[in-house]
Amino acid sequence: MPVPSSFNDVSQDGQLRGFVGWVWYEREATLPQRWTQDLSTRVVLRIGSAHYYAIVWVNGVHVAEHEGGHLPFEADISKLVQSGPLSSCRITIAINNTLTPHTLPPGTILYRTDTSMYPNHYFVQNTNFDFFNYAGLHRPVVLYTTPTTYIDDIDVTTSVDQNTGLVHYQISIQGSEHFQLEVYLQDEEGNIVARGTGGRGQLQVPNAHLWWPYLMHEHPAYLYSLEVRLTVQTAAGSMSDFYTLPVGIRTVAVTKNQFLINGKPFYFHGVNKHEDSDIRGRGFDWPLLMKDFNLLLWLGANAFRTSHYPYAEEVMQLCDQYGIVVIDESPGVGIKLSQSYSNQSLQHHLEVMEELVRRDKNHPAVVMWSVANEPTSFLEPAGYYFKTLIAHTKALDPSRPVTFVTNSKYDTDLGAPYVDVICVNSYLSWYHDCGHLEVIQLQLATQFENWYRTYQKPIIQSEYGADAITGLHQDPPLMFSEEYQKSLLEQYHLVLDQKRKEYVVGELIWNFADFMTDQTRERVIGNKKGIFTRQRQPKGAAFLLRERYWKLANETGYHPAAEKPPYLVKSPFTW
Ligand code: GCB
Repeated sequence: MPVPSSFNDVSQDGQLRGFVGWVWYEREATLPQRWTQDLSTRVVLRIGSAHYYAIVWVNGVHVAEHEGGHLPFEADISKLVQSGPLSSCRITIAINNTLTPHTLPPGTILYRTDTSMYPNHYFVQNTNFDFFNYAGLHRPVVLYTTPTTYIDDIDVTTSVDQNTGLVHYQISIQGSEHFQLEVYLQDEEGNIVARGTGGRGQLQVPNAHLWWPYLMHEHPAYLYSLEVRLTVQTAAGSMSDFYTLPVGIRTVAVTKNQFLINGKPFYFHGVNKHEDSDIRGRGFDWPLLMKDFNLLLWLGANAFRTSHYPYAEEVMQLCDQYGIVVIDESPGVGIKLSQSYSNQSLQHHLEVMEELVRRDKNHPAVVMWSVANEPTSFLEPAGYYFKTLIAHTKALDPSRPVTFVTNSKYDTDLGAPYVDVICVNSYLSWYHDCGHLEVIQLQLATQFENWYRTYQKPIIQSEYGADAITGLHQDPPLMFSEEYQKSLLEQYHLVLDQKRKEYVVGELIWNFADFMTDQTRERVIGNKKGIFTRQRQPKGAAFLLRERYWKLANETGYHPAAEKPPYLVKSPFTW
């Protein structure tokens, strides 16, 4: 099985496509001698993402266990590979994709016991979310080394005082208590603009270049580099470790009716995505990722939400680099059953937020955490659950607002009192009032007014859209045609254009691209609400949104040049 990739769509085996249970990955790696013989080297095995429960062995010895997909985990395997003459290491990873009421996302296993209808031991995995439950090793698995005393973590937050950028850093070192730390901040030209020493401190950058979102400034996404150098004196001599962290100096704040980046009102005009494509499923793929970024820039999108789970780290790095603002979402999707509000579920959710914040806290592109999507937030235990979850996330990261995305009613939502920004999904003239585009304006205006009157918080239309089968045309517009998708969006835009002058601070289309789902009567080989097909070709709606997003950028941004920039994304990871 290729890694990274989902295992589901690679073979011709229909059973493997829908397989629920344990799968095993194994391979042998030969390690360089220095790794196995130099005892001042620490050898680490890092798994970018395994769905969902994973157990890892090296040379048959258990080294790690991890619950939940989408987030990385690692194991120090130095002792195992440095203990004998062997320079090879056998890596075995068992993964189980079963979802229970206490996993994230949750699910249930339904046992079909009527033997007149089903074979013995027959069961199905039920879920409450609308995407295919891809599984496997979705992101790279790597071996890397550090010295035995090493830079374990860096925590950077930024603020601005007049024209001076302030970079607060905290560095955690493992392996020794006696070390020296030097810190340099370099600008994009490689000039050192500030220096520091020690494990924590504040760097001052006079006349700082701020990190601005795409289309909000003529030089968006300005990144400094924080160079951290660790030196340790040991009996065997001196040892050093280096780390370079991109740093964007920017601030984020929320008022009653605005979302501010660097003190200026920011309007999210963007998309919701999925990590999803033909054959590789949710597997990480550079060409696909670069294509998606070219399309985002072409579209004039300045933001996306990582619906409905954390995306690959490389995605976040590109967002920093291009100024694409991110609402970073946890895999808290499909939380519907009351059991999924139990202490066991909450405890796991708190841990997932810890892992997510630890991984993504230093990305300037991330401006808000979303702890969940469309939970049954009207159920009684939801109040305590979201209060606790949001408070915990804020304690982990006091520098960013926190939300969850709701489709509950404004007057029964027990989680909404705790969010900083109301993110609301609605599918007017799609899941109800089918075909009746004429009711959208009234219903949408009512939706916004109800939420704002109740909570006095800025609102993002975090999902809206319609399925369109590419190439299907009907005029007057009928559901599933490209014309209907476009007309529905246009009706939404009329209201968004009024309310964004008041308190609506963003609109994110559902969805960037068509994506795979479970098989149901409502889905024709997946969800077709993409404005691009699954192969990333535009539907009519993509051109409509492109016009709109560039117009919005002109109104709310820095007035980009009449000529739109070339859409060829460059990245330090590509040639
Ligand atoms: C939603 C969900 C999203 C679905 C979408 C749809 O509200 O958040 O996961 O795919 O609706 O198309 O039904």
